[in-house]
Parts: sequence; structure tokens; C-alpha cells
Amino acid sequence: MTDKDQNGTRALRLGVAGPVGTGKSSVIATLCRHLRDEFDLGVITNDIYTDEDARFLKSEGVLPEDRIRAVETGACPHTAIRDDVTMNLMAVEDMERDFAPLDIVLVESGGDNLTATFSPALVDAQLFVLDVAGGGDVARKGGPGIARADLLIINKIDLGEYVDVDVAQMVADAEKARDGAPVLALSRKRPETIDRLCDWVRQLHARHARGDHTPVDPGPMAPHHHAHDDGHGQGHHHHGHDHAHHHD
Ligand SMILES: Nc1nc2c(ncn2[C@@H]2O[C@H](COP(=O)(O)OP(=O)(O)OP(=O)(O)O)[C@@H](O)[C@H]2O)c(=O)[nH]1
Ligand SMILES: [Mg+2]
Repeated sequence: MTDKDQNGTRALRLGVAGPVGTGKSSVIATLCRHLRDEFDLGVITNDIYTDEDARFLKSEGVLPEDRIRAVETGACPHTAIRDDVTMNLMAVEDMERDFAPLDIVLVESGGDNLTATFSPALVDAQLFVLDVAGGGDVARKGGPGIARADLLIINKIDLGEYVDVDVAQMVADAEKARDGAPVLALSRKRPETIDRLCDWVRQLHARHARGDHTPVDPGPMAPHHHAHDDGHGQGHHHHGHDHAHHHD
């Protein structure tokens, strides 16, 4: 697959990653609602065992149902968005072929901790979504997504006062962790923040269409632990980049 098809530039592929429950699907729903009249959109979701995210987006009616497709990864999220992107790449390419020419394909990562980022072989750019409910100090904890995603979103800022998080401080900490790369404070209840998000995507799409956008790899995750119940009472596995572990 080359970068250009007969119609010019292929769709912008935009990944959305971040910890479980920070609002990745909600961000995608918001983008679809606000940009669907301007752009031809498609969505690919990644869930480990289900198609829950795709179901949610379909139930919200944000796009025609056949423009929302689920990849069931069956393994920890990095595998499908970073280490072996084949399943996702096929889903994206099928979507682009079925609805050619698409302008933007949004790809939601499975929810993770702080470690998962997309491979630039799969997406042209990526959002990393944190929320205030996860704690004001999360932005200082760093990791490749926080430090080097194309845009860091601090979501659910409407909840800041209920969880005793100083949103301005959290944004300042995030900006520091990112060496000045963009940070966006977002709430679906604050229309001006949604406008900023949509403008950022418009500008990215314009750069992509002009050939002025170069995908940047945020870098690999650090070695990390999974705590999971494998049915044998064994809690922890340790693994690095090779994912030589088994979940069954
Ligand atoms: N108050 C508030 N709640 C929000 C906002 N955005 C999302 N939520 C809520 O946060 C919860 C999780 O949102 P999702 O969009 O499902 O999060 P997710 O990151 O896709 O979750 P997983 O795919 O399970 O990792 C839901 O109950 C949303 O309604 C927001 O801006 N403000
Ligand atoms: Mg989701």
C-alpha cells in the first residue's frame, strides 16, 4: 500500500489510546458528531474479548453502522496496535476500500495502563487520553503516550472539582512532561473545548492532505507487569517487548 491512491492522499489514520475508561470512545463519538458533515469518516475499535466499544458507538448513532467495525484482539492491547498490526491494518484498509475515498479513519486502542502506543505503521498520528478522575499526578508519571503522542487530552475536566484535581496544574504538569507539545483540556460538557479538539483534527487533516505531516513514533513501552487471573492462582507475569507470555 502506498501513501497515495488514485484519488490523491489516502485517509488520515488517527489512533486514540489511553488507560481504561478515560473516555477514548467518548472522544471518538464527539469527533464523529462534530466532523461527520465535513469529512468522510470510519472507525475501527479494538477490544480484547468483545466488541463493546463498537456497540457503544453504534448505539450512539454517530455514524452509519457499517462505518464502525471492531477488531477483537484476544491479547493485550499493544500487540494489536504496535507489535503486530496486521489485523488492524487489514480492517483499516477494508474500510478505506469499502467507502473510498474516506478522509479520516479513527482507531481506538483497547484500554490499557499507561504503556500502549500505536505503531506509525498503523496510524499517521495519535491521541493519548487521560482523565482527571485518574488523579492529577498521572500526567507527571510520563510514558511514551503522555510524553510523545501528537496530542495529549486531559478529559472529563468537568469532574475536576469532585475529585480534588486542579485542572490547570494537571495541564501544566503535562505540558512540562511533553516539552511543550500540545495538551488539550476536554469535557464533553464544555463546547469550547470540543471546538479546540475539532480544530486540532482539522489542522492535522490539512497537513496530512498537503503531505506536510510526518508520523512520529512515540517510542516503545517500557517493560511492564500484567496482573491477571489465569485461573491457576498466579498473579503476576513480567514481560518486555516480546510478549512471549500467554493469557490462557
Ligand atoms: N463527566 C464526564 N464523563 C465522561 C466524559 N467523557 C467520558 N465520560 C464517561 O467516562 C466513562 C468512560 O468513557 P468511555 O468513552 O467508555 O471510555 P473508554 O476510554 O473508551 O473506555 P474503555 O474503552 O473501556 O477503555 C463513561 O461513563 C463516559 O460517560 C466527560 O467529558 N465528562
Ligand atoms: Mg472505549
